[in-house]
Amino acid sequence: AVTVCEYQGLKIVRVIHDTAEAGISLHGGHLIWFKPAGENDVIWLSEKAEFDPAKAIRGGIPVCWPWFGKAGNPSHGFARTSKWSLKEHRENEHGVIVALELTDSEATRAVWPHAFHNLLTFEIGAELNVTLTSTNTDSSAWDYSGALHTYFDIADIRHAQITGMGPSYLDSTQGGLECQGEEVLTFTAETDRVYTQPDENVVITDVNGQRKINVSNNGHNAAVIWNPWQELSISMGDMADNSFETMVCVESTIRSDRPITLQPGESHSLSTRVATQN
Ligand code: TA6
Repeated sequence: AVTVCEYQGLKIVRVIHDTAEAGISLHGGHLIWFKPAGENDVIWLSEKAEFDPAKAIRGGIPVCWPWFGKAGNPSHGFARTSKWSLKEHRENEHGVIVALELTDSEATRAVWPHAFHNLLTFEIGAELNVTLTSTNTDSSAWDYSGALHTYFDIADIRHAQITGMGPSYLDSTQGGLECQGEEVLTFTAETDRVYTQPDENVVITDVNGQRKINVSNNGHNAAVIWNPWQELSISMGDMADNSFETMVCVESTIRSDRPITLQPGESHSLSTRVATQN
């Protein structure tokens, strides 16, 4: 069943199906929970998340668009604080498809003076597929970057391993310094990295949670890893002091310094596929 309900003052598309359950906020086009049947949550949502239409929700899958990070104002773009509309929902052989849309408005043109259409499709089943298709509906070309900034729910960051990130990264905790990565990434401190040549499949091994989460991205040119660790978590009003322990972000990213150019009428899709292995 697919219903639109109120949750913490926001409109949420709620999906309940034999294969999985999910919730998608129209504010931000933001998936805030996903749980395959018989499993624990796969997507992390902050226990102190604020459901404020002026802010981005902490956790879930923020849609960063039309830029990544601080390349513009607001940080990570306006899509994650915009009100998306529900275009359709239907069932297919794998589960339920929910499609949302966002088009330019006076408010978006005030911060980014271009005409666009964004289609955001969620396939909710034993696996989760999220695809953001951006189309230039303007009469001249524009550039964009962004990310599907997924927060994964893990049992303990100190016992998590990530493979498939590729050989090199830009370290955002060191002003974008170019570094060579380890084959198996583990966490002991704040980690904020743009991996520039990720493999097709990134695997999060949640050792204490006794499962693997496979993440396959498409249409991206980087994969970002983020865990704020303790000091930064304490400084953020919408994260509990120790909640960094149970999350890690693995993001399907278009780098802000390597944006995609769309000519009038052209489209590009950025996607992420999430599948667990218990
Ligand atoms: O993707 C990593 C990152 O850009 C970090 O630098 C960190 O700031 C994080 O995203 C969260 O950003 P936000 O604007 O949601 O606080």
